[in-house]
Amino acid sequence: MNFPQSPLTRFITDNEHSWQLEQYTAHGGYAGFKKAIDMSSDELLDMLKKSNLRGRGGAGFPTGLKWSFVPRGEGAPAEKYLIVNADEMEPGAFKDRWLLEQTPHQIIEGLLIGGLTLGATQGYIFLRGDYYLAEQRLKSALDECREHHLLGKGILGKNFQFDIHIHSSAGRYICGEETALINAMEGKRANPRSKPPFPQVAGLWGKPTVVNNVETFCNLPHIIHFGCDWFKSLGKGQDAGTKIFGVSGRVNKPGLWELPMGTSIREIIEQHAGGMCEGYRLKGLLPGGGSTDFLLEEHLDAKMDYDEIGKLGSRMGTGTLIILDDRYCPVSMVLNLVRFFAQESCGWCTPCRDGLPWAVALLEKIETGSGELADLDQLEALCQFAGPGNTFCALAPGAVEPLQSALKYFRKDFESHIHQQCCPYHLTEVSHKG
Ligand code: L3W
Repeated sequence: MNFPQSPLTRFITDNEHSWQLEQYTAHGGYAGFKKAIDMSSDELLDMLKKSNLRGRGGAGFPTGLKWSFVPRGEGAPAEKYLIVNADEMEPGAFKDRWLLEQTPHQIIEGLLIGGLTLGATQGYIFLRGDYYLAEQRLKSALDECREHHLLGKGILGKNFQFDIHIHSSAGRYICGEETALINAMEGKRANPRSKPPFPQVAGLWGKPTVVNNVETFCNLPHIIHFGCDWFKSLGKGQDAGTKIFGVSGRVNKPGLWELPMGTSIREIIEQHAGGMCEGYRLKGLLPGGGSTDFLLEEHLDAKMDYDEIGKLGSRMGTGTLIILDDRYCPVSMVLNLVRFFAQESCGWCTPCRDGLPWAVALLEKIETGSGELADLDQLEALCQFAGPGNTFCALAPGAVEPLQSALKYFRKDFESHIHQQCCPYHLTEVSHKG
């Protein structure tokens, strides 16, 4: 067997329509599902657990463990649901869009394998409302599957029934949190639910439900087809498989690449993103999208895997790096992020509803030159107030991650705004422009 190094993106070639069934199957698509249909639910779940696949949406929760909480077999509810979280809105993240637009069949195949594993007959794709091209391609991929007996009743002539529906999101970041997403699908306001119960036990319409990120579902066909040992061997560090990494900011070639899990930050930035643009130096980076803690140049040799980035006080999150260069104001960058998260809060719990706008007000005050040193203590206190353990979901704790780490690493920048009563970076920009 020819074992691929880039399983998720090997379907994407320059001159072919990778989103069409013909091209997808020509490159080995649906081979995993064809193998899975002759396997038992226990065998499939066992493979998923042994593969060490971890959720690719940001939290990195072990997928096999999550799926093992779903009641199966005798006495289990007949209705269960699988949901693809395709509501990609994390600042700096654009990896799911690529997969959705280029390989919709890979997501469908992942859902079909999920249906076999958990004994579910319905799958949903909760899709970001602005992803028009993805919606178009997903719809035509679903039509192709129905025509070719890959969806509906008696799939591939076997006693297996499954169908998939697209739910277009009305557009809020909080809808990416799995219980808020479920509320939105039920036509309710998208507030996160308190957990437990976790959705695996009581999710959509009170039934067992598994919610996973686009990229997580995309991995399933390959794990089944090529096996757990191959999957584990792909990673360079502790974590198994590959990851779609991305870089945005002042680099020569911003973009997305499928690379081994555990690839160093340096390799991603210097080799794949082509290094910093001329005249710009790397000052810091957010390793996993806007809701993660800053890392510095001294962390460049760290491996992008969940535990190693965790040990540095940040999170790998979505694996899409945002670069802060030496000519961009860190206060302004953090203000922009916290403002986004404050706007996207559902308003349910106080630290998020009131704490984030308060942080925005203080950051605006500092950025516009009327800040005081005492404001920095207030910001520190707000990071605790809206941090882990005090809120209903991860939105506010995520929102304060770039802020608390900026206060730690770029404190001098905050202080110079206060002492000079203006943004020093604006002065630099003006003098650069001449
Ligand atoms: C059973 C337990 N299941 C956890 C399951 C849970 C969920 C998964 C992860 O946020 C993060 C957030 C963003 N028994 C369980 C359990 N689970 N404990 O594991 O759960 P959790 O709560 O750790 O995370 P979450 O609320 O799903 C995800 C971060 O990802 N992120 C980006 C998110 C981006 C989007 C987007 O663009 N749409 O959502 C980037 O870093 O900040 O921390 O399935 O059920 N005891």
